[in-house]
Amino acid sequence: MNTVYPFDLKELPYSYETLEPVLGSETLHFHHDKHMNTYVNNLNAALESYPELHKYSLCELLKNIENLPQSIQTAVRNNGGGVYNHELYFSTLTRVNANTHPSVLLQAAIERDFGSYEEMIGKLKQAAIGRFGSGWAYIVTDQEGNLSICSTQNQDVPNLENVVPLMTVDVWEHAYYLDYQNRRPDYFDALITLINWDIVSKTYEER
Ligand code: MN3
Repeated sequence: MNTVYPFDLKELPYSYETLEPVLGSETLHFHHDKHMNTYVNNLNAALESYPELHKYSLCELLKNIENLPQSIQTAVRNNGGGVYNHELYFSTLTRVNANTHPSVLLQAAIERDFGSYEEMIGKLKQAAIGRFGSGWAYIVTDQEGNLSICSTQNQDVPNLENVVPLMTVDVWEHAYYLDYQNRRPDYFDALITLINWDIVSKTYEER
């Protein structure tokens, strides 16, 4: 797995059928093998002619977009963001009824910062449903462990200088149209049952 140029299409950490019936294998094939793969290829194409940038990780590139050559800033923002967002999204999902829970530390932070798990999910849902057009909703933490909800448009990422994204919800129609058509709220409710809180907790504790 390359952590620098040329970036690889990261394999799914489960089979294409694992997330059924919440997300069908057809959705995962299109979403991972076609959509995500296009972001990887376009990111590599943008960086190809800039060997001085080949030593940087994806996070380093995304944190320094304004310092990149102007001609590739938009391509790195859109495609690098696309790779980052999809790696996070796919890595924090698991099978139906996996029955994972936030760790003791993460649960304590959730109760401190939102009141309860249910209130946190409610705020995340508002962000996901309220995002007009295409984009993402996230649970993020700062370095001190304070949690918050945020949302971005298109393939933008949260400000990685200030926060570590713990999980994200893809609200582009390609993420849910085959399974839910235009019913974004139904997709959100079902997707939340697939969140791998073991992985989210690990990211939180290693922030
Ligand atoms: Mn997507």
